[in-house]
Amino acid sequence: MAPIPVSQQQSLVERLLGACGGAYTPAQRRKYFLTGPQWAAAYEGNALFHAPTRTPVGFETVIEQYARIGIGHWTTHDTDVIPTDAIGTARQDEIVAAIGKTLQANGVACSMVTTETFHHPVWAASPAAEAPEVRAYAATRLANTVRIGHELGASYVVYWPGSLGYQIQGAIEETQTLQWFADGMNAACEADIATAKATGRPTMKHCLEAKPFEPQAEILLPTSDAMLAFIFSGLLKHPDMVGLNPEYLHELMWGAAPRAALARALMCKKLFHFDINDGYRLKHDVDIAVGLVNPLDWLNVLVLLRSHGYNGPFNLDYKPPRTTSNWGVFAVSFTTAVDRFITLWEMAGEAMEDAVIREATNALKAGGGGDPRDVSSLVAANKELLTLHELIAHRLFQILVGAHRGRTYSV
Ligand code: GCO
Ligand code: MN
Ligand code: MN
Repeated sequence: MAPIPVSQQQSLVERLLGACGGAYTPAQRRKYFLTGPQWAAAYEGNALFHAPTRTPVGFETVIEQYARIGIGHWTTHDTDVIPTDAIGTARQDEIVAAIGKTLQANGVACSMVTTETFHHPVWAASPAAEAPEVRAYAATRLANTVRIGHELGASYVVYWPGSLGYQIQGAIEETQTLQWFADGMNAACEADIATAKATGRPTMKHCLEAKPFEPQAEILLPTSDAMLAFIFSGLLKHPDMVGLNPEYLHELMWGAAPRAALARALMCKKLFHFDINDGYRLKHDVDIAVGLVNPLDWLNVLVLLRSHGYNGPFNLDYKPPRTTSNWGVFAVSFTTAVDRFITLWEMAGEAMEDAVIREATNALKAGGGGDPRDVSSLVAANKELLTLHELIAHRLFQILVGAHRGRTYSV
């Protein structure tokens, strides 16, 4: 093949994307509670070893493009849109007003806001730093984000305390730092209660997000389970307002079964929000788009969430690869991520209705009989029935690849 001139590259990508088929319409995509982060679409491809490969994108473009694709909700960090120095000033009011107008003009709703407490040098010792002034500043920032959320109509606030921890042991006293972090959360919840009262709006759902390995070397709240312990520890003044925003990859990173981590959150009624993406076990936070690495696991995750009636947001928290262009972020990356999610969600519905899985599951629950006082009779009675475990797994694979509808290969 001859080199493809740049002027023809977008039409080539578009033609091949069309040839893939299976795209949903924007109206169909809007039926799902999918939320698009400002930072995901604006991610320029930079990392510790990587220079940016894309140019900056503002909220106007991101919101317009999400609307065009059919992503009905937008999420943001405070500093994704407001420079740190402008936080709490008249400039913030102007920016927030402009965001409100852009959202309205495009029919997109702001669902979640989050405070950046990891990037700026002020967070060198975390938002729960020893210096009381830094903690006072952190409390102001969290309360400010809550008020922005109310102004933009959001229902969720996310907290990712990735800088709560250390690189080098010794200086940090863990219980003290966690108490200081709880003080910040308490200030945020109280600002929420006051603003909700003043505006007649409901209070928001405050969602903790865990990540096991980054950016600190040792993290004080590394997993969703650790955060559940924190929520129920007695340190929070409003534990009913605080729940979880698990991220699929963050649970996988430490070696967990994400589905089991989500089940524990459901069990505690704390699954408020869910960051969706994909990646690998025991690696860094690669933030690959949903379904590209573990589609079978994703199918199972969605069966669990559908079975429990989870109706919170699915936040597309991934990083479009560095090889994708600015144009490709919206033309290919977000459209295909959304379409894979919808496909997996609908597939999960099929798995729940599948006659083979249903009969096998019911048979397993009926059991094979036997005498509870006689261990060998129990083993003998269930012996053949338990083969159904493997049959169910095979059936799920068939559903994933379409073989349950008779798709076969000639050999
Ligand atoms: C990550 C985190 C972030 C958070 C965000 C919300 O992968 O680094 O998941 O993307 O979701 O900071 O506060
Ligand atoms: Mn996340
Ligand atoms: Mn991540």
